[in-house]
Amino acid sequence: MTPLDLLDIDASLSEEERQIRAVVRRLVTDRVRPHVAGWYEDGQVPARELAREFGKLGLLGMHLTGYGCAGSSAVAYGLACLELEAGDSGVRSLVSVQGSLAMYAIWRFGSEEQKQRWLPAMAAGEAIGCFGLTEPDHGSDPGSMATRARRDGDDWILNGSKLWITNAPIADVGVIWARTDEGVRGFAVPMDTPGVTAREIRHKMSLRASLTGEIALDDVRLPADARLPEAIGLKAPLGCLTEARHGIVWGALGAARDCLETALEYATTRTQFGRPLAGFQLTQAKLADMAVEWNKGMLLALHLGRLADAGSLRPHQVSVGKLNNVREALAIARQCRTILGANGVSGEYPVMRHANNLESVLTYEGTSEIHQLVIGQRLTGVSAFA
Ligand code: TGC
Ligand code: FAD
Repeated sequence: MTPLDLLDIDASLSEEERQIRAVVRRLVTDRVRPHVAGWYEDGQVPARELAREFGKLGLLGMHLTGYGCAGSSAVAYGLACLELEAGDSGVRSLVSVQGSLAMYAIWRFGSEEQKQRWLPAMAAGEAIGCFGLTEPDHGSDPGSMATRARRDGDDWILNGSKLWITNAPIADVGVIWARTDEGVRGFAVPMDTPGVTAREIRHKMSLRASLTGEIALDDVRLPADARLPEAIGLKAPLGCLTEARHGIVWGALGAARDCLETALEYATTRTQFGRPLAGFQLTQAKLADMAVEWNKGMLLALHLGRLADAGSLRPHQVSVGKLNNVREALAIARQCRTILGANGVSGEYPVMRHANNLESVLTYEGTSEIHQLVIGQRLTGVSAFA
């Protein structure tokens, strides 16, 4: 499918996986690529419209079963993330936060009533979800969260704030994590509940085609049944992160592929010193090294995806994939930018947009340092977090 597939990794995919990938690639070509540079420049994205279109194709919560979800394999979901992120990391984020964080939390930890209420509408893209874990003073260390939920009779009262929350400005439901007297718990909060306000974060220099917000929770009164009954302790939100991180392992390679394909095309058509840039050994060395890293990343993603489909994927293994593939994708984007010379900094080409986006991807869903520490703890048996 792409000249970058030096190892013929495509041959390891099933016919169904290839078909799903082709459908998502066409959607991105038709619906995202023609507009995304403008969305990025304007810091706006028609997220609701896109969500409905993604919903029609069954992309939202596609790896979940029942409640209008497609029940696809983890590998098919990964390939969809890759194709979406080849368009833009922000577009992939819209889908990951909806499906792997908000929907997954309700699907995995919610009551039957909560599932019936939210999941079919979210799968269709009619309702948008967000996932509020990060706070102004607690990012990498969500276990120290300050947002509190206390009992008042049968009701719950929530107070606190969440920061950097994807989709928050337009969300219909927020999966909000809060500390209670019994430990961390999750709540499905209708975003129009009195006391909930969402403010958009402007002036981001990265992920500009994605809506990010701050959520303030001011004496928010919720009925008892707003709590996700099966979400007990910090391991519940961290379990959701494992789902979303797996999508990012694949997605980052989509951004890298788009950069590499752009650089390859540019290098073969742009001439300096009487020959195409691709004819210089230094350019070829860059392209070869990047293609090798991209292929290694694909093997890693496919391996993790197959483990997920076998039901044996472990969180530290996802950390290996997130750390490596995002780090390498960012290095590839930056290197491709050099091949495009001055055009590399222009919004006429996607490369700098991808590089800027990948700065966020490196930080969210666990920073590189956090994933290094997860792997370090696994290797040594010693926790170096605190
Ligand atoms: P720790 O004591 O290690 O763990 C508490 C409990 O959780 C379990 N656990 C996990 N379970 C499932 N998946 C994981 N990845 C897990 N990691 C840990 C653990 O076994 C334990 O279970 P139990 O039964 O013993 O209670 O917790 P800690 O407080 O020491 O924290 C560990 C650390 C630092 C790895 C964790 O806090 C962490 O991952 N921090 C990073 C925070 C983060 O990634 N935030 C992301 C917010 S969402 C987001 O960024 C969305 S971006 C938009 C997009 O996705 O597109
Ligand atoms: P900090 O935790 O303050 O870290 C700052 C630096 O210190 C980092 O380099 C970090 O690696 C390092 N550091 C921290 N602790 C250690 C340690 N123990 N050892 C070594 N180094 C350490 N969150 C959500 O909950 N939901 C969302 O939908 C969401 N969407 C996001 C969208 C965007 C565009 C961005 C940028 C972020 C989003 N986030 C979201 C937040 C994201 O998950 C956090 O930014 C991330 O977890 C890091 O937290 P922090 O920014 O507070 O950095």
